Amino acid sequence: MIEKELLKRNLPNLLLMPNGKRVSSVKEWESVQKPYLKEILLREEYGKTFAPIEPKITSKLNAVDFSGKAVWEEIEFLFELGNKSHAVKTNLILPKQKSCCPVIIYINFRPDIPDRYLPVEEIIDNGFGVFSVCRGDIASDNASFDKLASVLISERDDETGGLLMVWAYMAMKMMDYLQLRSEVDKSKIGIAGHSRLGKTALLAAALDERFAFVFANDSGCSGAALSRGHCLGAEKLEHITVTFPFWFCKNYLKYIYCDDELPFDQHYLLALIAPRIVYVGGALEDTWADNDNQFLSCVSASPVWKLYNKDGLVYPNRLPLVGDEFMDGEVGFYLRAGTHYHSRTDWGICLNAIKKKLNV
Ligand code: GTR
Repeated sequence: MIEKELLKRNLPNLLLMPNGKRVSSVKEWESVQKPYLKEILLREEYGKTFAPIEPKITSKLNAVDFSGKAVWEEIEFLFELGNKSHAVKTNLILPKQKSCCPVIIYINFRPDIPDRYLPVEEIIDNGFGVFSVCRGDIASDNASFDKLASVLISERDDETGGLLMVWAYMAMKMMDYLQLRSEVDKSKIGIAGHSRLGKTALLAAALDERFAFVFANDSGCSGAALSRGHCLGAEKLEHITVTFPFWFCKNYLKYIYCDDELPFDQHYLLALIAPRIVYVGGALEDTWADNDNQFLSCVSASPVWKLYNKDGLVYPNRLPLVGDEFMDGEVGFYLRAGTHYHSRTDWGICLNAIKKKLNV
């Protein structure tokens, strides 16, 4: 049944190298195919990353107690280049009882701690630290390219990174900072995000191999979901490139109405994260995010995990049903009841699975 669904979509073959041969080893994947696919995605969809700037980092709020269980610091990243500068505020909350803990970087819609999408206390109770930032403090979610975007970008050409790339850049700077903290287990730093920020989380994990895991909740179109063969009611390129052109590089806009003929598809993005852990989530009523196509993207990316002798997605031979949790492999997929939201149910599923995988 799944085979039939995949045939219908006629996806570009992940493992077919530019010389016409099929990737047969990790070495070939890492040296030839992976850089080739990454180049296509960045050139045609997300845009190129930006020149590195070393931010000045200062602690604003030092070691405040958080519910008796954790320590909360407010940390500011000051980016300066030429006559431009911008400071981004972040929140680092580390559990008290652990000397070396895993940490989840979270780019949120709001700066609140905790927030309706970010249940900090529950995450701490599961043994993880949280390092969060608000997307609007990095750059406004519109075409103005202000704040950090104005520091990173002087002029936008067809391949200049869009806002998803700006947000992902900040996540990678937060990752740099965590390398300096002795309380953090550097081998267990992950990133999570919802919707447009789930797309961002996938992009950051694809670009930065220090991310051991990623949770992309309801990331949908131009995130985890395949563009080919959208299901009824799902978001298409004709929607996203018109409403949110500034999330991407300008090149992506030329593919409006071309969902089925793209020279790539979103399983490339997931595959770039192999052999690390990627959990993709959907909500039944969120047809806009195209749950079948999110699931099929996980299926299609999985052969790359197989190259590493890992499982990829472990799934039954059918499309997902509400309540499904396929969380046994390094690629996970779940479909919960309800609407577009980053709920405690989503967090619970991902945290339980990752704890088992990483022995937390
Ligand atoms: C929608 C957009 C989706 C998704 C969502 C969100 O309007 O079309 O791709 O990213 O916003 O971020 O909440």
